[in-house]
Amino acid sequence: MDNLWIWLVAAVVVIAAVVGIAFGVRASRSKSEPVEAPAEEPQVEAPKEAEPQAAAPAIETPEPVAGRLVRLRSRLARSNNALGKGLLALLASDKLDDDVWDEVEETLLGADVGMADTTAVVERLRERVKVLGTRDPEELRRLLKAELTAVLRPELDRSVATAPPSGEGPAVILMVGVNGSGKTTTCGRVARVLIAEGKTVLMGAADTFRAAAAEQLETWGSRVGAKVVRRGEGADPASVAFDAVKAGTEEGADVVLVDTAGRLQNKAGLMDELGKVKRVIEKQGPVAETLLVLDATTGQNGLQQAKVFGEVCDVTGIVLTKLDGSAKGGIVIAVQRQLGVPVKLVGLGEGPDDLAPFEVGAFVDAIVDGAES
Ligand SMILES: Nc1nc2c(ncn2[C@@H]2O[C@H](COP(=O)(O)OP(=O)(O)OP(=O)(O)O)[C@@H](O)[C@H]2O)c(=O)[nH]1
Ligand SMILES: [Mg+2]
Repeated sequence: MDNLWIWLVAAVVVIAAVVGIAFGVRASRSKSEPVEAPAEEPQVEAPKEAEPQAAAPAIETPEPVAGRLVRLRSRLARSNNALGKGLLALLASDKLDDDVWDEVEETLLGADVGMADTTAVVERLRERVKVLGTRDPEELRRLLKAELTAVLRPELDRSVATAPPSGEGPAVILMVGVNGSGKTTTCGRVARVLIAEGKTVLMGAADTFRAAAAEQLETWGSRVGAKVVRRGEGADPASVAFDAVKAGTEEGADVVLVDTAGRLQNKAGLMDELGKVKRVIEKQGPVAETLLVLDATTGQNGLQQAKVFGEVCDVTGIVLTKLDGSAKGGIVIAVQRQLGVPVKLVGLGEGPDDLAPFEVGAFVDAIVDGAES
C-alpha cells in the first residue's frame, strides 16, 4: 500500500514536470517570434529600394536620320489618306465635269491647302487631263502627284543650318512658337539628330516662364548627354540665351539649341521678349537658324501664328509637329506660302525619334498612295 502511494506521487510529479516543460517551450517560442520577424525585415528591404536609384541614366543611341519620313509614312498616310483617296476617287468619276472639279477644289481646301494653291493645282490638273485626254487611273495618280509636288516647292533648301554663318563659334538654332506647339520636344529631338550625326550640342533653357520647362529640357539632354544651361524661374530669358551661347563657344560645341517660352501674360510681351533674346544672342554672332514650331492640327490658327512670328523673328524654317494627328497635310503647302520659308522638319508622333526631315517626294507618295505601297 505504501508502495502504491509512492508510485502515485511519483507519477503526478512526472506528469506535472512534462506538462510544465511543454508549456515553457511554447511560451518562449511565441515570445521570440514577433521579436525576430521585424528585426529581419528592414535589412532585406533596404538594399532593394536603393538599387534603382543608384543606377546612372543610360545614354541612348538615337535612330539614324536618313529615311525617317519613309519609316514614319504610315502615320502620315493614316491621318492624310482621305486627301489622296478622295482626290483619286473624284478623278475616276465617269464624267469630269464642273461639279467634279468643284469637289476636287473643296477636298483640297478641306485639307488646309489654302485658296491660292488649291486654285493653282485644280487649274493645272484640269488643263493637263484635258490636253492628255487621259482617264487612266495610274496616269491620273501621276498627274496629281506632279501637281502637289509643284506647289510644295521641291527646289527649296530644307537642310537645317549646323554651321555658324560667321564661320566662328557654334551654330545657334533658336526655337520659337506658341505654347504647346512642341518647341521643347523639338529641341530635344533635334539634339538627338545632331548627336547621331556626331556633333556636340549644348542647349539653353530660355523658357524661364515655367520652372518645369528647364527640367523638361534637361531630361531630353540627359538622355543623349547634351549639357543644358539654365537658371531659375523668372530669370531673364535673354541672359540665359546669352550664357548658353557663351558656354557653347567656350566649350567648342558645334550647335547651341535655344528653347524659348510660348506663353507670357500677353502676345505683345512674348514678341518683345523673343526680339530681345535674338538681339542679345547676336551680340556674339548671328543666329544660324530660327525655327518656327507649329502644331499641324491647329489649321488656320497656325497660319495666323506663322504670320505674327514671321514679322518679329525672321523665321528661316518651319517645324510642323503632330502631323500624325492631323488629317490636314495641306497645311504644309499653306504655311510655306504664308511665310515664304520651307517646312524643314515634321513631327510624326511623341517618340524621341519621331521627327523627320521633310522630303517632298516621300510626303506626296504617302498622302496620295496611302500606307500600302
Ligand atoms: N502626337 C504628337 N505629339 C507631339 C509632337 N510633337 C510634340 N508633341 C507633344 O506635344 C506636347 C507639347 O510639347 P512641348 O514640346 O512641351 O511644347 P512647347 O512648345 O515646348 O510648349 P510650352 O513650353 O508650353 O510653350 C507634348 O505632349 C509632346 O509630346 C508630334 O509630332 N506628334
Ligand atoms: Mg516648352
